[in-house]
Amino acid sequence: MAATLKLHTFSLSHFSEKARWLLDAAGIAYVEEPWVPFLHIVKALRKGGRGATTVPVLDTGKGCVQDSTRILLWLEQHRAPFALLPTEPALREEVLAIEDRFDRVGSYVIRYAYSVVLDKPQGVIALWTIDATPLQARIVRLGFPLMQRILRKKFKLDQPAAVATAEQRFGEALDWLAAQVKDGRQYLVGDCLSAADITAAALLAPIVCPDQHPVYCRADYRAGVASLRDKWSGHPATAWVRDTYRTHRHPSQNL
Ligand SMILES: N[C@@H](CCC(=O)N[C@@H](CS)C(=O)NCC(=O)O)C(=O)O
Repeated sequence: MAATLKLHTFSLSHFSEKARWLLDAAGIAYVEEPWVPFLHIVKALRKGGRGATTVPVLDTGKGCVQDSTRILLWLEQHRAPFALLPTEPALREEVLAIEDRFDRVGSYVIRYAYSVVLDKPQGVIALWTIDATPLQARIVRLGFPLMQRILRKKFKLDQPAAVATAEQRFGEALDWLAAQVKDGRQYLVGDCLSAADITAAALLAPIVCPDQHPVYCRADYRAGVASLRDKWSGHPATAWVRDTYRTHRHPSQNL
């Protein structure tokens, strides 16, 4: 029998949500073990084994797979039949191209969201410590000014042009998505849910705030990103994201 999969995440992370949703939609059993941002670094480096500190990381029992795209490809290979990637080569390429497109948008989404929330320490600390023990929460609170400086530098939040680019890329992604579904289609590729839909919806979700997401549905989270959410809430692509969540984001079946 295959070992139970363990998915390391941040509850807040949209790339983690993509991996979590892929597992849920494929009906694959797993245990989610969330890490606490910043306190995750050594664990991610050790488990990932590739010099990267990112989540999600999938522990397969025989090794670890870091990066949501690598997790997707691992699932296709090791949990066949894996219906979220079509077997027909042209369709499979199309799904992977859209997945790649929205992965790139995902990085801008993080910068865009932090551009409005990072200066609200209480709100950010509350979100970073969702899964923290009391001791971990204390460390995050004490270390927050340093963590805030690191993120501000990493995401270039002091550079208005960098923030403007993030907003522009987000808007372009919404426009592209709206053009794909303007004929009323529900799915980006073919006639059923695929990794393309999941990636697009999950990576846009931090700004769209669908009701079905356990963190983005929270009033405190929504208050933090309200200026961005309100700005884009009338865009047809955000309606598609909300609809895709409503129709396909069923509660996790994890153990
Ligand atoms: N290409 C990666 C990107 C993942 C990513 O950026 N994750 C963020 C959270 S949404 C993260 O782990 N940030 C903390 C870090 O980089 O140490 C993937 O697809 O998994």
